[in-house]
Amino acid sequence: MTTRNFAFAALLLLLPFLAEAKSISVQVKGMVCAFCAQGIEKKFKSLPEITKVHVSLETKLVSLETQEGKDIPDDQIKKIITESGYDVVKIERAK
Ligand SMILES: [Cu+2]
Repeated sequence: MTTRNFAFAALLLLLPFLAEAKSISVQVKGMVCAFCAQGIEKKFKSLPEITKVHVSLETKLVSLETQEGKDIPDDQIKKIITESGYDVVKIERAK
């Protein structure tokens, strides 16, 4: 198999994964009330690549789901949360 064929075969194998929706879980510090939760939820919901947003005040987690084949970079998530006045503790992505 040539290198090019190999690269092509590898790409074909990867495609289903690339097209999947991403589940991202963001741990946020500083959210204390329903108003905090709503503000964050609204910002993420305004992004076309995000299909689902769920904010839990109990666990302090913002759960995001992207459109199939779309992603949102960690930097953008951090920017949105920081600009809203909260801190990102960690970002986890489901495999
Ligand atoms: Cu609040």
